[in-house]
Amino acid sequence: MAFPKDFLWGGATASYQIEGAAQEDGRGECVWHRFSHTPGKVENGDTGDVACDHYHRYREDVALMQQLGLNAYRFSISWPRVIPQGTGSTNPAGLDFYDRLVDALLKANIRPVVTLNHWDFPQALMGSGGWTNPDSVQWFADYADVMSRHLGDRVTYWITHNEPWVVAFVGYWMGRHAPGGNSLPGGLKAAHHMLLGHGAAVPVIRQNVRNAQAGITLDLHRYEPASDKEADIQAAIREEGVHHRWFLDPVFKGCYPADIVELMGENLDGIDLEAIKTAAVPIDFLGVNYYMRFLIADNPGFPPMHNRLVYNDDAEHTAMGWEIYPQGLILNLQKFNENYDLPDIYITENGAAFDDAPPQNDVVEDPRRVAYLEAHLNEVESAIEQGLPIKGYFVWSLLDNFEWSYGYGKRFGIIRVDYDTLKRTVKRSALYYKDRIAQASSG
Ligand code: IFM
Repeated sequence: MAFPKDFLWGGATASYQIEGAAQEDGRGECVWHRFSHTPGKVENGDTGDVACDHYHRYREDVALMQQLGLNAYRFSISWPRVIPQGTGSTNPAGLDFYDRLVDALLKANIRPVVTLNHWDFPQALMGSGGWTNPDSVQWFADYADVMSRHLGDRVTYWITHNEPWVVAFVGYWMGRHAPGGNSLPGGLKAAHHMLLGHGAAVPVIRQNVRNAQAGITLDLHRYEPASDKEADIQAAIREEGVHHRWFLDPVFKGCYPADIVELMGENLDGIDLEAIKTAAVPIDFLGVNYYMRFLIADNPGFPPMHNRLVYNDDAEHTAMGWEIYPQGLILNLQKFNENYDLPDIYITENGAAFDDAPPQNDVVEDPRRVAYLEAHLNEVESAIEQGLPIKGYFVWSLLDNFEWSYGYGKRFGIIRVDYDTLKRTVKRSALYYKDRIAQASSG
């Protein structure tokens, strides 16, 4: 049995996707509140106003985690719930909610794993440019200080950012996510400041938390050329460069990859590229979010990336249209292991959206999600057997939730949420996960 006894078996969620209570108890507005309340931005006009109502139902959700045998739970803090204006005064009621959640988890023997930035950035700071403002580095470090002082006596695992690529490029460049920007230079600035913010926050966390385990979570999917043509091979290298190396090189080597610096050219004007060396602080773990493979082809019509995605007709896809490619997880990890001095690795997200059938006899039958989880857990197991330092796995997601610009239409949960009644119903995949955990823990 490859899985070590102290392996973390978890579920993952994020504040805006599940909490609801968007305007309760002094919570400040976040960029996703503003974005989802802007007509046309989110499918079906969905918002996170109620979401899974986890803010009020967290006890029930912790009990469900306990029933499934989870020993870890990855959740995020809503920055404007605890610091409504993003900087300055804290909100006691917001801090109190996370106190209660952490205490409930610890009582249930579930280790809390906190993400500081899972996208619900304070709207109040957008007037100053959000992550494009160099001051955002200090805003984030101060927020990390508040939270790590407050929870550091009980929480040892801290993740600075979740998927900064998505925030920077989908949020500030392509505009499909909050805050809805449309500027590549803006996206590059946002990525830069998030990386510097990571470098500034980790030492703060270490100072405040005894035995802290601090890291960052990146979206690290598989990028391969759509054909063996040289132009497509180069296109895939560019795409992978922007997704992987643009973040991994700063975090592990303190520099940006030269080929992508050249590709971005004048889009980087105004950024002090040298400053990125401060992102390379020692970390205890790398969080890896892995879902799929992308096939990439050359496309002169889309500067500066000059590429496009190619849909693989021969493959199986999830309801997101994402290609299911479990072997990509291990292939990526092997490659990272060759290129970087890797710390411990946690698979901080992995899972799939499918169009689930309604519950019958108090369970949702979701055979495709069971197969997805089984295949990916088998890859994790083989990776551990090969000596890769994977110390935990977190299924995305514990609950069906607000899937950003797709709204509630895409269900990733291993537990179903009925959005009319907010009733939770386990899916077969949750029971499969429970068995797999039990089997690994008894071996
Ligand atoms: O729901 C998201 C999550 O917030 C970040 N990672 C990918 C998930 C599925 O799209």
